[in-house]
Amino acid sequence: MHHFRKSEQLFEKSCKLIPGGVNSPVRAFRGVGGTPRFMARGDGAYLTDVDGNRYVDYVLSWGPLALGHAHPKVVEAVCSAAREGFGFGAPTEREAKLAELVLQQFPAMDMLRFVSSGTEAAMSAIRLARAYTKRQKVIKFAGHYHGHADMLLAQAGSGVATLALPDSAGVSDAVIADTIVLPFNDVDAVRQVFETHPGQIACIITEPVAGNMGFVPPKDGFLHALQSLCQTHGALFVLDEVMTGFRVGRGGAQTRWNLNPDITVLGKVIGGGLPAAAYAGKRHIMEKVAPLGPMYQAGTLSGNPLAMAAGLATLEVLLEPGVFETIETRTTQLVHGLHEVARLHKVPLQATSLGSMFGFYILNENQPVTDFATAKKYVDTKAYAKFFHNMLNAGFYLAPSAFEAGFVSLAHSDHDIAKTIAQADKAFAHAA
Ligand code: HOZ
Repeated sequence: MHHFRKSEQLFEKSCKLIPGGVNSPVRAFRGVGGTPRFMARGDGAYLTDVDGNRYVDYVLSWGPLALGHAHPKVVEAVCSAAREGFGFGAPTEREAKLAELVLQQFPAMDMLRFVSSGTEAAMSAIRLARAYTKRQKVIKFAGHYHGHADMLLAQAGSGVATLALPDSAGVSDAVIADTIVLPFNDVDAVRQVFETHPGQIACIITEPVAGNMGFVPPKDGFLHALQSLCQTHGALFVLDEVMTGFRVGRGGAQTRWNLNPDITVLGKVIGGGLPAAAYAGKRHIMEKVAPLGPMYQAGTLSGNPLAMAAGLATLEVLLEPGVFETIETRTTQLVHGLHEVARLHKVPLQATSLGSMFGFYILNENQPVTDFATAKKYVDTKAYAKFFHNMLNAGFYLAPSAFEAGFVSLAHSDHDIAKTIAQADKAFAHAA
């Protein structure tokens, strides 16, 4: 069992200064209980906390660190950018380079605008869809999380789901009056809304693979059906690939499944661990963005040179031949191993991976989770909490919530994966 006295002391201090002691709710361990570990540093696949405990990290800063912590090329790129200045409030060459590299991987997108967070990117994507279509209503799916902009905080996943909040206080009824929330993977529900609101739907926004209510892949044909409903009804198809971009496939879920969205929301990996995100779209849509068009959006830190440098260095390594495949193979091995050991101990487990992103549910009934309602009904959050702490105490850092996805990086070795599975074996044996 690890000691974590320093974490406890820091948590006590932080709780007096910062709500819940954390700067993002899901970090507070409310979904699993106990004291959040305060981290001191990360190297490769490992995190070290302030008490000196080491963990194989499957959170990876919630996704961005596709190469692992402090990859030497990324560190060098950031340091060298820092030596040239932290930001200029003026365009730089790195922004164009990163934009070019990202757009090459997302051939359905023609232009992008950098912002600093996924929240900003999703919020701007919705504003753009409304500006372009001159319509107001937005369809989103229950359990999906698109950041914390007011109109998207309706039946949201991630921390909102972890804390079992119905919605967020402080979001006015007026602001979400135009947000229509539907069950994921239910095409008929979407079709019906288009029929009952003719000419009113600006866009559908969806995570292609839901990663904020655990990990829920789309049913076969679901995303293509959404795309064609949008085309038929003159609405825009917005894919939120903040989590799936450079994870589910090099060019996100859209290239993996040959989708053709109108707008894409990106974040996480494109900033290599520093704050960068983007919204991308077809040229005729992006030309609505100021200064070319009437849709206003801006940001002092947008395209920040350090974030651009981190993103560029990360993608340059990730896009080298064979790198993505290596991470994908290790992720598949992990999920395969989890399945095996769960089966051995008769623990009902739903585990899936796509690319370098994965998720697993310990179920209370052997029923498939396909949307938010089934996630809430069938996921055994108590069993997850127990499993989580067993793994944590043995040196494996998983998301402190049953409703979050996990990630593997290039730094995770076969040995890291094998020892994770071996520990899961013990944890499941303990649970059985
Ligand atoms: N989308 C991330 C979790 N699913 C954000 C992490 C956070 O909320 O802190």
